[in-house]
Amino acid sequence: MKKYFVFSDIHGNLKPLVEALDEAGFNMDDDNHILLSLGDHFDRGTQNLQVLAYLMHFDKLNRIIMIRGNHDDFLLKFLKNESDGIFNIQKNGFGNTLIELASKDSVTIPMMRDSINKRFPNLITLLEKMIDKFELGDYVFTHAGYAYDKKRGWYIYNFASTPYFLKHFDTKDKYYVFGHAHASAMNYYELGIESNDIFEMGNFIGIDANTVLNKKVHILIFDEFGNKLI
Ligand SMILES: [Mn+2]
Repeated sequence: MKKYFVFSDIHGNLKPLVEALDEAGFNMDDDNHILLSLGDHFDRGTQNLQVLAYLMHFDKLNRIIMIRGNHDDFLLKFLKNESDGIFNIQKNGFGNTLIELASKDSVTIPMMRDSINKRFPNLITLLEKMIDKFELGDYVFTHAGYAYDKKRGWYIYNFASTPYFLKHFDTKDKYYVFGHAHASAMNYYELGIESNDIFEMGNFIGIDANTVLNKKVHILIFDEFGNKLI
């Protein structure tokens, strides 16, 4: 029986992830233990290189399912030369990722791009194979939920406005698990409580622990039929 260990938004922090998985009973050597990441693997933290090695390790073993967060998109677009990265360096902690992943002799941003693509020739492929959504039983996993547009209706968007999603999206009989927005902020603004625990409201479950600040990662565990074990 497979077990899925779900986490999100580690943002360049490997140690808190490994500690949380340890505590949750994740066994590195058990092929039935599968990781399900809800995205935003990089930026802001200081272990981006270690995070990448960890993802590549489990990807090689086919033991990780990765959803693509908006920060994973930042890196993908930069590496494909579709973005100069400047805005995200200034505002979103992308500079840490570049400095860690590029060779030390890269002194300009374009040199960093070339260096990263050279050092990690499969990184673009890894980022491109990240998915938008994963489902297990009644649970739907995304990075940031759904956004609404008059033409398209509701669509999965990894930069969706969380308050809008929570207010207007009809979950019906499914459960929606997501990261992207700090659980502490949703607990405060939606429920009026001061807590950094997992956010649960109706059929919404938010698991972003604000790892950069708290050095903590929330883990959920599911069996292969979508029964929530933790
Ligand atoms: Mn995000």
